[in-house]
Amino acid sequence: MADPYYLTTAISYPNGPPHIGHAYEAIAADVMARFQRLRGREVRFQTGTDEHGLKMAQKARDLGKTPRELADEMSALFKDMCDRLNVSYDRFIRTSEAVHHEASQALWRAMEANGDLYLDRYEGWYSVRDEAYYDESELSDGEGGEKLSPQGTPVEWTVEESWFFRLSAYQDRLLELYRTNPGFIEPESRRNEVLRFVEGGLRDLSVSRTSFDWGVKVPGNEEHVMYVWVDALTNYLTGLGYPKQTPEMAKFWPADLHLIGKDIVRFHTVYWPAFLWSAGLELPKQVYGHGFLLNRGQKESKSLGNVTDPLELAERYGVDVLRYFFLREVTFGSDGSWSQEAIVLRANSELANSFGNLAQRVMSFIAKNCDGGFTAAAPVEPADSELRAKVLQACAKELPEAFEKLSFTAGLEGWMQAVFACNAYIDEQAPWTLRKTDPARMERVLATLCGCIRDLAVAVSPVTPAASAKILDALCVPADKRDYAALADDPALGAIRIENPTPAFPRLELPAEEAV
Ligand code: ME8
Repeated sequence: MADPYYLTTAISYPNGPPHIGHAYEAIAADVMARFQRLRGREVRFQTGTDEHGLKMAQKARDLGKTPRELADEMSALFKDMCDRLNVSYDRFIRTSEAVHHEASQALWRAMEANGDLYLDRYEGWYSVRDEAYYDESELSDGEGGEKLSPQGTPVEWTVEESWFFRLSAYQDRLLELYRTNPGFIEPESRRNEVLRFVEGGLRDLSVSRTSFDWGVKVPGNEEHVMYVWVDALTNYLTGLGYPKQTPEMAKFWPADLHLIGKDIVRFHTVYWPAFLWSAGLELPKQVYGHGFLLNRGQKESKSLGNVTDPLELAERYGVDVLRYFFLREVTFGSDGSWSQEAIVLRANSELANSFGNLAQRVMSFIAKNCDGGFTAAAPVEPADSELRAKVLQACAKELPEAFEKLSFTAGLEGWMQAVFACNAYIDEQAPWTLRKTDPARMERVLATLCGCIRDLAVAVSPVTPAASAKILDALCVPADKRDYAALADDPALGAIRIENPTPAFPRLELPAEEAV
């Protein structure tokens, strides 16, 4: 039986169309999902939309729509984005689904049965944009003297009757978790932030609202709706069929990885473990808080209105190019900048001119000069086995080890070095000269290269699935030989057949208005 692997993204607020940060997260998670499938694991991959809360209710009112109309319209755009970016989710969840209301209420009842919920009055500073309460000590003063949250968003003094969750009771257990299981929060910088926050002391958490009704009703007290983060976090269970004892719950819970952005690490590593403990459920194995993508150094967000349509970029430059760019350009875990020049530069130098050119040059040479195929009979020479060893090391060992730790950038860096080694080998071996002087040696050189191209295409296929498939199709690699386990066998790939090679990565031009 394959080892199960459950991976989730954050669920996005559909109060506007998806922005580039959403695309970034969906792509990174998809790369991990495809990577784990190639490792032979049985993957379940969930993404979706977080449709409740004051932020959605206010936005709908501003637009003259009902929250459900807004959610329906925008959630469809998020799903479409995932489809168009080749994001291979198994479940796209919407928190307005009836099954999700049932799951959230079941979790609530379990926490209540454990004695962790009580009714009281709440007074505090609330940020609608962050859907979060903050302590006075966490606030700063804005330019006009207004109070701002640590995220720089406006806060309002809010007073209401509210249900509370006994978060304070979990402080020691949380600290113990971070100490004994340091891999629970990654990368390390985020772990340190959370540790400092929890060491500072935890107050009980207000977990219901009475000021609006767009949410999941509190069971037994229906004038309250749950605080949106309570139901939002529950989505990870809903998707597996909770509260029913489904085969999916048995197989995939606890989740292996919640992949989320750095701004919501606190919710996933403080509140969520406490809720799960309270309800008697196991904790996810890891929460990874990735960095933010900045547009030439500036934050993009729906609230600020400086958003780029990720689908426009995908259409202009290609889905695989965008996927590669995101993971290659920015060290995963850190913030990073993007620009159209950077996309074009990276795509041309590494994909079109290096890997794409390597594959196309070798395959079209074989198609043209060797009748599309041959069986290499000449002996393998040291230069051939050295190259194969180097490429295998990068593709079957270093890249998988790096991707397993979400070090996508490092894995791709090593992969690129292997591409460069192949290009240097072609120049040294000069198969076009061997064609006249030693055709048998030429075949061995080409066979060596085809083996390397196969390995490179398989290794990078979680990132560039369509282009890799195109290359592997042209190399006539059978469908069941396109995973990491297959890379080790027949490294010389003696029998070669090439069908219809066409360039997998065209050269890109910068649109005129972007050129500087
Ligand atoms: O936070 N770069 O939804 P959301 C990279 N509904 N990632 C970014 C980003 C950027 N510029 N901007 C946002 C929510 N993100 C909640 C989540 S989960 C139970 C509930 C990331 O639409 C952000 O960090 O504001 C988050 O992981 C995801 O996009 C959705 O953000």
